[in-house]
Amino acid sequence: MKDRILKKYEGNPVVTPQHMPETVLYVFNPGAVKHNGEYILMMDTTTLDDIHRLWIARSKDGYNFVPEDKPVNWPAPDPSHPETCIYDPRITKIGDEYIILYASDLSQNDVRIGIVKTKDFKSFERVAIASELGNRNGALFPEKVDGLYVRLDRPFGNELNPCYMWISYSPDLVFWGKSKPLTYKGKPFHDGYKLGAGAVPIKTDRGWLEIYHTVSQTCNGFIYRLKACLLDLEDPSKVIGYTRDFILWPEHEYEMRGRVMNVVFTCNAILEEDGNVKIYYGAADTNIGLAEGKIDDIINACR
Ligand code: BMA
Repeated sequence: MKDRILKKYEGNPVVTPQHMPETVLYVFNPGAVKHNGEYILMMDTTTLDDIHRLWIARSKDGYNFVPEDKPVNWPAPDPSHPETCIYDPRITKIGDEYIILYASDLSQNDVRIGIVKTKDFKSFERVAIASELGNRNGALFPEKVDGLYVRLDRPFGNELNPCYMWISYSPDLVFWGKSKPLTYKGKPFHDGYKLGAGAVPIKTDRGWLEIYHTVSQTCNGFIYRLKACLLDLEDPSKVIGYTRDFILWPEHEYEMRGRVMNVVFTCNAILEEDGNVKIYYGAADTNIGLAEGKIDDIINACR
């Protein structure tokens, strides 16, 4: 236990379907930010019609969350793209706006990256459907690089060429391009069977810290676990180090049993002023857990 970089909160899970004001089947994979001194989780919920909707919970201390009465009042979709399921929101603060990149699903596996923004987590404005078919895990950097917005994304692969993290650039959040895979020592960065962005990157003196998920294949299904890597500050397409060991993995009942077994999955990590990081994560696509650690320890583990 002592050598763990991240410590799971002893009161985990912090949100379960039983906490919700209406019957939901699952609550998981929250976007997480601090806004006006409050912790906000924007959570995937699966309602009884089996549709994924986003739902907000708020907390004063980061541990005790109260869900709102109803799901988020999501802006109506463009009629040409009548998204049905929305999930995995990753929230990035730029200026006084929060930009949310999420998976916009028309039907199973008909998924693109959508972008919506808000200033207050009460009203939301649509920005764009911002990818081709078959892309998700979009995570927007909190600053432009060389005058362009930057995001991590994860185009779909196939059995022979499983998915991994790419990077794309945009002048306006609507048009995206210059896409290429992240590289490590000049080669596409692969780790595990497949991998994708987890948390929105955090800027540090030693590089952009990216906490990502990596997926292992077993004879009995996938296991989703977390690792971390550092990206070059000037050219974030370059991985300059990564943790060879997992930093978070499913081990408890609430992480191993649920809609999808053996999953820990994150969309945002919150860096506190004292250097502590709070990682909110979906557990078995059913509950929400919290793990905490020191940012320096995570960075030091990236080699
Ligand atoms: C990913 C996404 C996540 C989910 C994970 C495990 O591909 O769909 O929303 O948590 O699979 O099921």
